[in-house]
Amino acid sequence: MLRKVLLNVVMCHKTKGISQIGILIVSLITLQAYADQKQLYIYNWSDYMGPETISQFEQKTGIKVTYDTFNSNEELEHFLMTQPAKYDLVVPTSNFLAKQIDANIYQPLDKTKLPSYLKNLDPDILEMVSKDDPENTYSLPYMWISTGIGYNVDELNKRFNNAPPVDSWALLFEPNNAEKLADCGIAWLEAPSELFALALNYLGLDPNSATSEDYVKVSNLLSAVSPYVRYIDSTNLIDDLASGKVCVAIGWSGDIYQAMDKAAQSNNGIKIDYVIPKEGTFASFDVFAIPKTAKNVDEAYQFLNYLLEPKVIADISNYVYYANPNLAATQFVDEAIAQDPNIYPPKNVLEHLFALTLKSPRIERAILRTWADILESRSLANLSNEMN
Ligand code: N2P
Repeated sequence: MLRKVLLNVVMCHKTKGISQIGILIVSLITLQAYADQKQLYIYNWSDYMGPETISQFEQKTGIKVTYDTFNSNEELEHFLMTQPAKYDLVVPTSNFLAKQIDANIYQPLDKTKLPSYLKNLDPDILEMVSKDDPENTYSLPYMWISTGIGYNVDELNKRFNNAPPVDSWALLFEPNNAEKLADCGIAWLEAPSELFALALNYLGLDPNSATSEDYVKVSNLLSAVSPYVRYIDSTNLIDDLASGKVCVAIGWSGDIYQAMDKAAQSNNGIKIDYVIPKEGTFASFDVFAIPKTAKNVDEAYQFLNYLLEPKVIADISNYVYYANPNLAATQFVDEAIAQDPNIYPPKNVLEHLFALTLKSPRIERAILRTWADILESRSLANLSNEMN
């Protein structure tokens, strides 16, 4: 390629004159600049970055970022197994990271290249993540999350005489309640391991149960309500709650708050609220990690250092409504967010949110089998509705 361009320069000089030589020299320089351009490939959850975070990083460092998104841990994991070399930074939830560490997918983080890691990050959060990533060897915690219920206040009031039982998971796990909500739209996250943990916990069982019979009980519970569910998908939940296409969702805290914000901004009269029901829920931690096969490791460290800057990560939290683990950033987080116990649960509440743990392959198979049963019971119910 380079030889061809040089040849063109010579030819031009002979045939066409000085101005075209100029153009070719400029293209040569551009070509070289393209070859020298530093790159970084990031794979993150959708709706999980500040609107200007990436472009500001590019301006600051001259690194060109390719930023792609996914909607479930299963989707990320599938990608890591099939195209491991594509991304330099990925963002699994810590219990999925644990499994991927076992599969030898990641490189340890060199903490000497992340000088404010220990200085800025909350030691309590690091300790919680260390259950999945011993000694925080492979990951940099990014945001933490509770999973709760997001709902359209007026639609639920209408259907439950102004007293919807939103303080309990019974709202969605008991058929007589779910039936009342079917017409305005129930959405579930497409996150089988999370749904099962919530259902086990609702039944008073260990949310991390390793007993196959418990998964039969979960299957019965979820299959009975799943025909009333409009869809199981995490992709459009923010927009659909905000626009009234669905009226209640099992959702991630920040996504529900983003829906609240969107509804308020569009002035459509829809009021969304978020609740952590009294039976409790789990806290999860999404973390950045560098795959072993990453090609742009220096650039990945530059991005992690950028995320460790208190103002940068605070701006992200202010936009996505998720809690970040950077203690030095809290002063820059909007007070309404930093003081909201649903987003930043106080330590005593956080201690009561359970954690999801790594499952054995046998239990993983039971979860996937049960999930398939539930999807089947939904399609059978849909089929019989269509036939009636
Ligand atoms: C971002 C959702 C990420 C939280 N929209 C789930 N890990």
